[in-house]
Amino acid sequence: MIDEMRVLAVDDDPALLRVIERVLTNQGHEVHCAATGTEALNAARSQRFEMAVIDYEIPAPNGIEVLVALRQLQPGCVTVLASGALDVPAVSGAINRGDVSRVLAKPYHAETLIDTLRDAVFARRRIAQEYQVACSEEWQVKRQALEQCFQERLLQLALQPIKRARSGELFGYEALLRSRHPSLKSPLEVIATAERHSLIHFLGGEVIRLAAERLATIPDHVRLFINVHPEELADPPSLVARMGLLADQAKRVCLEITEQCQILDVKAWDESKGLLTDMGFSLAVDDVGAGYNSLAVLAHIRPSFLKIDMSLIRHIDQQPTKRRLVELLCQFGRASDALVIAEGIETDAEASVIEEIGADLLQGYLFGKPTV
Ligand code: G
Ligand code: MN
Repeated sequence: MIDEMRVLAVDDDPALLRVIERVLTNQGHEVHCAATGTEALNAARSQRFEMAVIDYEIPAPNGIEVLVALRQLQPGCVTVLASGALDVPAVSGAINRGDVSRVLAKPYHAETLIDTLRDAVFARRRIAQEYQVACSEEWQVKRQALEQCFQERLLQLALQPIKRARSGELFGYEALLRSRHPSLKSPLEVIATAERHSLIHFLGGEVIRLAAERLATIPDHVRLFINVHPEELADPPSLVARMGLLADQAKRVCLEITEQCQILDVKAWDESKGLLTDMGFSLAVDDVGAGYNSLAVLAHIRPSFLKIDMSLIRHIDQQPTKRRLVELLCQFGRASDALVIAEGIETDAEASVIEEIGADLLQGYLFGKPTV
């Protein structure tokens, strides 16, 4: 016995439609009857159905066309296609595309209809459960990999130079996360795994530890830019505790906060910002121009550095709109005493337009790739 469900029954034979309705209603289901494909799809646009029994030979749109549209509208709906004279190419096409869960040959007994529907629902549930188990196993494997990264020190920081415009003098490096774990290589995956398992603070601590090591190897006048995860800002005491390791180097350290996030807890962010700047750290807003949060983060943080996202830099020499946007951001930088960093510069043509516009600092493959 399956739970009570909402069923869409479609058949142009009114007598058969009544039989289906009665059989399924007796099973405790709520049945919506439709005599044509158009009626069926109108119903599917306004109500949710868990199951559908659809006759193939109905006036256009035929049963298969209804199935295809229904799958778009309600991908979770289990579908049974009933037919007397099966058009094999059409039906096998529907099966192969996954548009239909079961095919039922007409005429059929009431029992067969009930069994077929139950079978289809159970099969769908089993697949969903297996999928869930597979996903959680995958996440567990990734969690173990991340823990191994911490234990065996498999995470590293790659440094990418940030140069002064015009003079080309080295101003600083951005520290970018890299992993040497064979099955958790991508830094984005490392971060996603840490997010998923509430290990962002732990990852943040590891980055700070690595940053302290790298700071000791670069000249005193050179700064280090470190990316901070938005979640870290939401927990000021633990962030400040971690940053203690860099406190004596604070003047050399700039923390990058991505613009691609929402400020979820304004009070906590303000507190983090205040404590970090009191300790002597400077702040940068990263990815400006790419975030869905537009300029709100920028206005709120009032950073010492504004990093223009590389999507605005790419082909800036050929796209006047990008040029105007970057000009605006540079004006904003000057008006708010922030230095502007143009990120992701790859070509001489991009670099010369950016120099002309007057960005203060330049970063990108043209000047150096991140290296460990
Ligand atoms: O979000 P954030 O700006 O911190 O990301 C920097 C990323 O951009 C790094 O993964 C780095 O490897 C990459 N990157 C740095 N310079 C360039 C560049 O000139 N071109 C491209 N395509 N990517 C770059
Ligand atoms: Mn960054």
